[in-house]
Amino acid sequence: MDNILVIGAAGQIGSDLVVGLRKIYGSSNVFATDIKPAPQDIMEGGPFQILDVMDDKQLIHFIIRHKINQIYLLAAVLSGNAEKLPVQAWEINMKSLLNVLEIAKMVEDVKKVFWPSSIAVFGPTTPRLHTPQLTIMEPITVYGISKLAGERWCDYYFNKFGVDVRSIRYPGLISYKTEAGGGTTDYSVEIFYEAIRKKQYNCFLSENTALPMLYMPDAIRATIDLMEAPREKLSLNSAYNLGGFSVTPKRVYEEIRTHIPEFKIEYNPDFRQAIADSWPQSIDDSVAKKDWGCYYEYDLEKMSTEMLREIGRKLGHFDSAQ
Ligand code: AKB
Repeated sequence: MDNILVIGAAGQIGSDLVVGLRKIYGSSNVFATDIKPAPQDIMEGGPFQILDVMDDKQLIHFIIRHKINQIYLLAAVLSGNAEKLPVQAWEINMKSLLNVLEIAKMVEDVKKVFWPSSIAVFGPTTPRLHTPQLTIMEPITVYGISKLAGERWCDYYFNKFGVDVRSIRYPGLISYKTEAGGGTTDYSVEIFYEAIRKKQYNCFLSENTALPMLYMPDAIRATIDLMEAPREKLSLNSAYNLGGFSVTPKRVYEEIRTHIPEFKIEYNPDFRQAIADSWPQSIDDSVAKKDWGCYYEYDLEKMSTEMLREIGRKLGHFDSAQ
């Protein structure tokens, strides 16, 4: 069985991905790392270590010592937070990727790398409905610029050095395990927590802001399916569009109210509204479906029921955990 390194295991994707990978590869073969402690099940369910992906010497020693064969690099500064510290966010998002790509080039045992791109690579000049796989990409955020540059670096290392690096342009990701991490789409996570905690939510996007979203179980399965796909089936050397379902804050609010009738919302758009307005409203993910059979099991209704049940359990509000 391959040995797998997950960098950013404490984050929104990482904390669910580690669990999925350990079910496939065995707990002792999936090394979870981050610069901060991860959720308890991650730290106690298999190898966990504090590791800084910015320290290339520490990173290469870890990879060689544990005979790592696959690397999932999930550490990044998300869109909202990146606007507050642009240069630092650029340095973190780019140096972390280049450290991993360089090591994958040098260390023969490393067979595959996964790195997440995002709908943030698109900008205001991109067609916003059913956004194509190949289209105009003029991102207006630091995060989007770093993801666009990262896609080009992945393509370069594949073509120049044969590094098998694979990537997905994630839409907004919704999960209950970790709370929001500074993204523009994170209203879609906060709203569920606040509906249960306070039965009211102050939304930082306007009510009709449509964005593509994906429930985490669908995102994790798509990620692992892409990494397990035979390379010859993949027509892209950079990042695949992934769409999920398109939804607005108003639609999410209405769905939550079918479970919590007294839930109230107000809309006070902040700086993230301009970011959301530059992103697609829906995504064409036909290339992913054709190349590696990507599919989804969750829609807004099914996801909302599960989110409220699991967050209710997590917060001890069992009336919501119906
Ligand atoms: C963000 O909102 O910054 C991220 C993303 C869409 O990549 N969730």
